[in-house]
Amino acid sequence: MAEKLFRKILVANRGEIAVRIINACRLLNIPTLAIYSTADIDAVHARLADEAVEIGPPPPLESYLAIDKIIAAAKSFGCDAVHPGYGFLAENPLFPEKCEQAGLAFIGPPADAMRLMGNKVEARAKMAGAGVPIIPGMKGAGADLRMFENAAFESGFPVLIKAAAGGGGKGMRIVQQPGELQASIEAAMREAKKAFGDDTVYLEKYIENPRHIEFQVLADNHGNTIHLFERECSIQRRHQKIIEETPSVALTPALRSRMGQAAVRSAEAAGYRNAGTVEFLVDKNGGFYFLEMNTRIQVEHPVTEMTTGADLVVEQIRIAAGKEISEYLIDITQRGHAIECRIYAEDAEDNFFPSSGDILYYEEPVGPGIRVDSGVTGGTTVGVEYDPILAKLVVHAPTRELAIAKMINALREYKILGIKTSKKFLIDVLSHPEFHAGRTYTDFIDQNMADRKVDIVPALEVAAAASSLAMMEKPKAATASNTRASQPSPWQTIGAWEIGMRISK
Ligand code: MV4
Repeated sequence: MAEKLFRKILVANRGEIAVRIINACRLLNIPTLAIYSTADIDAVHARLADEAVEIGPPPPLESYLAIDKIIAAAKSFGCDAVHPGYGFLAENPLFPEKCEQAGLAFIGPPADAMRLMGNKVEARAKMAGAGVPIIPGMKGAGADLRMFENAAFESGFPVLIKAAAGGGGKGMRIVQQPGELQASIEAAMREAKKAFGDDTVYLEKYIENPRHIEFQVLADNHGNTIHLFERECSIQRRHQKIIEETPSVALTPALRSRMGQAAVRSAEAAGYRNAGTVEFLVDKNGGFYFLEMNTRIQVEHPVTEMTTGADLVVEQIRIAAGKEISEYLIDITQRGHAIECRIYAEDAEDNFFPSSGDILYYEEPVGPGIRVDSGVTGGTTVGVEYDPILAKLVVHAPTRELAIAKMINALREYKILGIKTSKKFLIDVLSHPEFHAGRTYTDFIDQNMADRKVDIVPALEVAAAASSLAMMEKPKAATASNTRASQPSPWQTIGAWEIGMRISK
């Protein structure tokens, strides 16, 4: 057995990413400590870890965001490393700093690289200095109206006012004409102050309806920085990604290579270590621009793993332990096509309202090239305290068309009863001719899904579905009349039963 990279790792997260990290630790023979809030006593991640400790009440500030409590737990349970996952503390530079002070390895980037990338104005300047293309606009933060006006006339309208501390779309304002500039700056400053406690804003040219394409990078402490190709993440709703895939239909081999090299230069210029993601906007002419860098493992990392064979969480742990990037990753190539769908606990038919309740029946799809990263199971209570992501369904196939078909089938086979999920909405996106044509731009959902019609399910069908569910639980012996070939799949109507649940409430 290989030497242990760490004595014990505290997993400072919950849900599917905590489960993903625990599984990586198992591959490396490293024991894990889960933390859980009182809302998560029965959660999958807490059950799966070797040890678990209650960290506080449901509000994140008192549990999953409570740095001092988490570090105290790590010390008292004999951990020597902490993995932050994504969200929560993953991009707060105080966390790696306090871990270091406590003698704990932080499985992520250095605090300085995190801080640099957290400030979008400084990140832009650093990238420009490293020869990475940035969106035309202001070189520094805006000081007076004149600076904004000059930058706006130089890049041409429309322009976009952004918060330096922003990201995720908060505090952004599109400005169509010079006359609107001052009011928009003031509005953006107020919004930024309220959201981030920092009213620094700046101006960029507005790139109309771009693609969002990001590159996965890995950097170790031995001078190695590599990229693991792109992920196309343009299918978003209100800055929440819904479907991600790789490779992107928009990249030629030449463009992919140029963007990959730019991503590596970005990471090197930032003094980056561990796993990170460099986000680009790609315009209609194939022009690409640095947008921001995400200094964490990302939700959508599995599509990269499916097409390259890499285990990114294993690499994160190796790098944090001072090892070099694994040798099998040198000269890595992509094979086939991978798609990820995020399964959210929400009701797409009711304005994506979060759905909560108990999962009454749960069954994951299986088969070659199908992967489910899940944080729930049958009996799990889904609350409204945290991010509504339940699981990620990921497929790998030789071509994009086959991957889409495999994903639609897998979504149909994925049985989650008792709460509303985004499954049906995802099937509709994947079935859309514009998605098949690869016209996946950031306005896809608004353009193609806005007036989506949903079948109204007649009561009779609901009853039929409920009775087929009862049948499923007690299967009859196969006869000529009830073999699979001669019977409709009960799950085709179980979809109706799920909607029936809502009607009957
Ligand atoms: C932009 C842009 C167009 N032009 N910047 C949205 C989130 C934030 N991180 C940056 N965002 C954008 N910045 C310029 N100069 C369009 C967006 C944008 C977007 C970007 C990526 C994915 C989805 C998006 C949806 C709307 C707007």
